[in-house]
Amino acid sequence: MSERTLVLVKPDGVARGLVGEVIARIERKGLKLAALELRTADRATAEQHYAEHDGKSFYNDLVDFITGGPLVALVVEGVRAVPAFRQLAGGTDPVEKATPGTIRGDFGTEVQFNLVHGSDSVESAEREIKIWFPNL
Ligand code: RTP
Ligand code: MG
Repeated sequence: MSERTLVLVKPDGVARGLVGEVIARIERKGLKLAALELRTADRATAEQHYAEHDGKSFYNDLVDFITGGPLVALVVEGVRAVPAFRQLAGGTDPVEKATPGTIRGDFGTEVQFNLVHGSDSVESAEREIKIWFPNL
């Protein structure tokens, strides 16, 4: 069953020139791009996107970071696209959890700067796609 997921190449990924690398891995996996935009997120968008983390110790730093420079937002489509991209991304902590061969494992340095976001469920994906691409 085809499904959609929301991917972000976060500001650190854009600053490090990894947009092409991330897109290449998505395409090699057999997933398709359904939308793509370079933009700097405003605070309201970032707060909606990360609402589940409101109140946590890292929340303010996370919102500062995600609004701190241009990012690339994508809608990615394909068979089991949600877990497929989570596998490509690797675990949240690029050093202790993400394994080599994943985006975070190959390029990430620390948990705050883990290069990409991928929706964690089909429900999250639909919620997040509405935030980033309301007209899709
Ligand atoms: P994401 O939502 O960005 O795809 O990452 P995730 O599902 O792998 O991890 P999640 O638990 O949703 O955390 C969201 C983002 O918050 C930052 N974080 N920092 N300092 C910390 O302990 C900490 N924990 C999480 C990371 O940037 C993580 O991707
Ligand atoms: Mg998450």
